[in-house]
Amino acid sequence: MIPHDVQAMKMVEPQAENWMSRSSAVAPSTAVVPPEADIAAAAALINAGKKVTFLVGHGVNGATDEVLEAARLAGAGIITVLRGKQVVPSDVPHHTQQLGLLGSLPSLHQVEKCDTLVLLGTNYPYGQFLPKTGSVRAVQIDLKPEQLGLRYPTELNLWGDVRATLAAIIPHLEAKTDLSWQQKVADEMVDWENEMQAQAEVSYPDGVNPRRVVHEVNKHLPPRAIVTADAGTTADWYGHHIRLREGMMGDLSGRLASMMAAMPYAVAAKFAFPERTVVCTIGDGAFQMLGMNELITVKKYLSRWSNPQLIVVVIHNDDLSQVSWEMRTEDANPVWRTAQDVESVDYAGWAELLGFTGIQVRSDDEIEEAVAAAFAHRGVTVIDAYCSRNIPPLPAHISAEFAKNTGFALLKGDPFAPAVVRDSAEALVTEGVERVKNTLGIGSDDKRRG
Ligand SMILES: Cc1ncc(C[n+]2csc(CCOP(=O)(O)OP(=O)(O)O)c2C)c(N)n1
Repeated sequence: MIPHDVQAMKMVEPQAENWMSRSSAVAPSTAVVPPEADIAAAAALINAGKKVTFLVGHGVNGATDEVLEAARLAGAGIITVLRGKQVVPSDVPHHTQQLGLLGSLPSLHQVEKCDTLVLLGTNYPYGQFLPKTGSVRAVQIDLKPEQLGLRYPTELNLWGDVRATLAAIIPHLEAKTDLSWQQKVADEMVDWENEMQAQAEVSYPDGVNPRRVVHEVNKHLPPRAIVTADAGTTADWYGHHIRLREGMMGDLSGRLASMMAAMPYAVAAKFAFPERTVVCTIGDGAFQMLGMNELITVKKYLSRWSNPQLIVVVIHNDDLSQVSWEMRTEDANPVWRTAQDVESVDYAGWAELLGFTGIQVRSDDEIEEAVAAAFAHRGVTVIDAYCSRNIPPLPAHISAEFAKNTGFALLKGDPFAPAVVRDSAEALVTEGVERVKNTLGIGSDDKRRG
């Protein structure tokens, strides 16, 4: 505590003899390039690969051109990790979006089948989704030396600015003539996009399909839009359904996956880029924690922004759904409603109370019109989508462990067991309902009660 009278005293500027550090306010040069021998070795490693995959992270921001050129020469497929999503435009055909639980099947297949992995500006921590040790040759480039070789036993570690280092490597890369690997990756991505579209079109009996809401939002994103997501299921839908085109930006809380980032990030984006449209996708749990109150901040500062368009999409499922699913799939525990239920609030009404536009979406048929209205409105809109809590944020490939745990959770009396079995089967309709019934559907109601 600082006493009141001390607060009012005039401060004497500390001097160097008071051990005052006189630091520079100038950012360091980032044109850090590794020695020529390392550049040549990295190029040789990439040249030797027949099936090269680039794993692109947040540290590659600003180096889009270099990544695309290097991938063109190497005939590489590109995976972006969540915070690297904006680095590679979504219309690059061999960009398979994210990896892991909220990633795509083509990304998973790349990791399983590539022979060379190039880690660029990433500290991707989920080792179970990286190639098996020794199955590929790997090189990493990063400006943060502490990240080099941390997640994968790389053969070469280049400490350098990714942009400058790739620019130095590119002249050493031989243009591959056999582009069958890159083409295969691109072909698989076409199938995956159809799968995402199909999953967005599934209708569920107990509420709006959140995938369809986010899928529809994606269709309307104007040039240079900025999209944020929170740490709940919106992170899954962001990975699966948001496609950031050139010039767009997106972000969420990365490695720690802390809730409550979506709204502050969106507000920060409006301050930093007031002329751009910003879209915040957020679960009702996070919206109650730091979202409804952030809208008061928005009301206070809205007049400062040249373009007042801010769209908040609330996935209103009365559930801390991401964790409900983690309880089922990772811990084999049924959902404990005391911990997981979120009190239902009229979020559209709350928006109206603040003078904004609030739109309720209570059925899939209303999604298109609501989203179009939000993007047509030059102001703040809250879309309050009453979603089903039983839509599984399914990983691209259901692991045996996932299926077994979910089965056990349902056997232990999950309160939503019948709906979960039914909706999981619906979600995977394109992959074959039988497979889902075999893995998740654990037979009759009697058995479940037993
Ligand atoms: C600060 C914080 N608390 C708790 C968690 C654990 N957690 C991750 S997602 C989640 C539920 C999010 O619920 P909601 O915002 O309603 O989104 P939904 O998953 O239902 O879409 C929780 C509790 C976290 N990541 N960060």
